[in-house]
Amino acid sequence: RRVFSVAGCSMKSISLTYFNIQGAAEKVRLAFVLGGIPFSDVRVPFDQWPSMKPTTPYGQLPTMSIDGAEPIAQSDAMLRYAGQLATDNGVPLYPPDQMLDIEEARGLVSDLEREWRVPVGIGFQDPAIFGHSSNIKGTAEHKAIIQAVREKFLAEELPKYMGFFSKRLSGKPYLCGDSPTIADCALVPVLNRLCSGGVEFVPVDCFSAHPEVVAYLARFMELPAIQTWYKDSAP
Ligand SMILES: N[C@@H](CCC(=O)N[C@@H](CS)C(=O)NCC(=O)O)C(=O)O
Repeated sequence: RRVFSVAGCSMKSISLTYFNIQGAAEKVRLAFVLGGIPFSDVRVPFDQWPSMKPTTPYGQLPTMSIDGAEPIAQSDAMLRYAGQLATDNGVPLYPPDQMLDIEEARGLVSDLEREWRVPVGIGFQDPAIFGHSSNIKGTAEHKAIIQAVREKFLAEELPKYMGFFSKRLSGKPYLCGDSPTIADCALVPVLNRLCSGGVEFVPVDCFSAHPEVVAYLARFMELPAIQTWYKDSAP
């Protein structure tokens, strides 16, 4: 449990609870970090999850509690809330006059996340979810299926979405203009996961045909607040 604070910012006491991974919460963490909004970054060990699950609103994490109130769920609600607080704090992550453009970009990121769900999930979830026998888990047959599904994603969906993002990024440094917004906070963790080398059959240079995306990711990751965040936060 770590507490981040910046002098003169929101007086609310915000606690964000998730697993010790980036997953669905990293976009919210990044919005708080960029916005200079202090929050408690609570990370639940997986072995504590079964007993905690029934205490959450929908049996899922992340949850967020404000000033000790009942926790709320849904990471996109939290992302927009963090964006609003940041905007009030002088960091325009979600300014009302850009709402439509930011939501369009966030929707596009959601589409990419949806397309990525099967290629990533097929590697660790029950094969039965994807229409295969549960018995194939861990076998050479399973591995071949994982490879085929991921390579299809790399050949078809990834270039399609990277093309869309490159087009949005032509002539502007971030998805919605000169400075980052909640849409960038949503996209960056997805891109970092894709090129992490941590997903089998997805190479670290998977964006090499899309230099605008490579430059954009580097630009975001070089923001001072983000540099500090990844120096201090793990993983
Ligand atoms: N729509 C929800 C999805 C949350 C979600 O899928 N949480 C997963 C982890 S990413 C979870 O809690 N899994 C554990 C479980 O369902 O038992 C959100 O964006 O917050």
